[in-house]
Amino acid sequence: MTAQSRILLINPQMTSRRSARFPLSLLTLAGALEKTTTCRVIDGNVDREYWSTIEQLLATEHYDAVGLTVMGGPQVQSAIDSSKLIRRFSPATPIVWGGYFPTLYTNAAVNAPYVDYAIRGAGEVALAELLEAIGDCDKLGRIAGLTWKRSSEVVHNEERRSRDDRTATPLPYHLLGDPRAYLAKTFLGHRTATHQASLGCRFRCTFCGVAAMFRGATHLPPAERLERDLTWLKESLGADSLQFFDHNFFDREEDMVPLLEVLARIQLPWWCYARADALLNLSDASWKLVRQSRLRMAYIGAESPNDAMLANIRKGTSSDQTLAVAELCRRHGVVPELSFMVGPPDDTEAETERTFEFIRQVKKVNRDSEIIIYIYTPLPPECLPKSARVRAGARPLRDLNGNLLRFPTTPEGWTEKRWVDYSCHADAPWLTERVRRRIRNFTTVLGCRFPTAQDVRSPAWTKTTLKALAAWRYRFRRYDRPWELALSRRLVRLANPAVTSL
Ligand code: B12
Ligand code: SF4
Repeated sequence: MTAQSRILLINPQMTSRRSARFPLSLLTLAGALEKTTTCRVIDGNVDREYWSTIEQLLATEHYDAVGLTVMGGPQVQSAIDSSKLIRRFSPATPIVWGGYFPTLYTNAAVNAPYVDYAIRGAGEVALAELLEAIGDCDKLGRIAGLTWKRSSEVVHNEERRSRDDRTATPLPYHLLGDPRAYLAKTFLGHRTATHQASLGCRFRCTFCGVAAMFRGATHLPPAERLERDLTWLKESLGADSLQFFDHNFFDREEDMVPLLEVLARIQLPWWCYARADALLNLSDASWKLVRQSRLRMAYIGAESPNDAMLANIRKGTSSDQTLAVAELCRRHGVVPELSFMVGPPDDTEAETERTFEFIRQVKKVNRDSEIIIYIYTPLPPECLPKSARVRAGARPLRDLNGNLLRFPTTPEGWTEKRWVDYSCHADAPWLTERVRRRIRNFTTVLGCRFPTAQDVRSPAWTKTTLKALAAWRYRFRRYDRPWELALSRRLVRLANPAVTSL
């Protein structure tokens, strides 16, 4: 290996160009490797010819390895296609997968001839160590968080303890070419930037990939670093608003105050993930800072109105707190974006109907609340920490016919539609067609009756029309067969080609 090693980092395509956001995982890795490694970043969300770019780079330059970031869902197929292309084009180049997919489904990820290494959890240090160790089995065996292949045997090294290994220097945005291409028009502003300030989450909700990735650890940034990064995004890049991807922005109040003071100084409207209990426990003084900082919307996992289920999934909040936080946010001018998980495997229909009724209650408390509805698709038991695994294993998941669910064992398996839907919380094998239809219909009526504030493309008249059309259905709970709403939505889209997704 040369003194300065070289790596090609790829974000396989997963979304439309308009929805592309900074590939923070790759920028974070490139930032950490900067001193020792030359990094090239290819973002398939932006570079629509990215396969030819990969081919061209591999043909003209030497790389010690190629690293792909892989999230469950549609990105797995792009990651497979890219990896096969790399293997074909440059058979000797080692291929490394990192991110949520190989962390959660490690065995499946490495069960493919085109994946040589999987890095579980944060990759900054592990990837640097791997670049040093390729070809040396002793060294490979000592890299915490690495899964690798010794001849035909798969070796899972010990877990890497969660630490904040990010460098103190700013992210190398220049590796993206023109980073301004990533500023998006959103309800927050004309040029919304994305950023991740803290890392991890101290909670361990059993359904959540973040808990499985960070195992209850969180790392907050020093206020100076946050101020430096946000000042750069605002003044040098021209961002006029911010979306924080921190897993859970509001941590302990005493630690949050310096960060909120920075945000109050920076004065950019912002959006973040938060928890109901953390917001409810904030003092008046901190809420004053929150208002000054221009927090516009907080995404809060409400999950379920059923307190027994909340306890079972170790959420640590209650349905009363959901209602209380909706009210508190209303008073402070922050929109709560509440996500719910319907269609759980136990008591599926009744739980789903109960959730619909609870959503109506939330809307009564704060009609501006945004509602997100997901299907409850828990992580497979093997992804959970040991303590939760035993309990989850005791109640195995079954499909509609009572057969035990067998999760895929290869990357290809995870690209089957039913498993892509499972990863995206869009469908579950235990749902009957009746429940699916019911969820679809309720979501349609709710979405038309209360159009989302995040749709910045539809003209106001379309929202008013849909609201009026949906009013009687919502009022009388007539969710079934909302054909006129579905048709009107389609016509609105046809009339306004700019609208592609609500
Ligand atoms: C931004 C984002 C997106 C963007 C992706 C933008 C992009 N990168 O191009 C969009 C909106 C498209 C998206 C979509 C989805 N997402 Co998403 N997304 C996120 C979010 C908010 C931030 C990701 C991020 O940038 N993190 C910051 C970086 C620094 O951290 P990181 O990605 O974890 O990277 C570190 C490690 O994972 C590792 N690593 C990562 N890649 C690599 C690569 C190599 C080679 C190595 C060595 C290491 C490594 O090292 C990095 C540095 O420490 C996360 C939540 C979160 N805060 O992480 C959810 C999250 C990752 N998404 C999630 C999900 C479920 C989805 C969807 C599948 C479904 C959905 N309903 O949202 C869809 C799938 C869409 C698709 N088409 O595939 C889940 C994943 C959980 C799981 N069970 O797998 C998360 C955790 C949200 C959550 N709390 O549930 N998402
Ligand atoms: S609080 Fe949120 S991010 Fe943290 S483990 Fe629970 S669901 Fe995941």
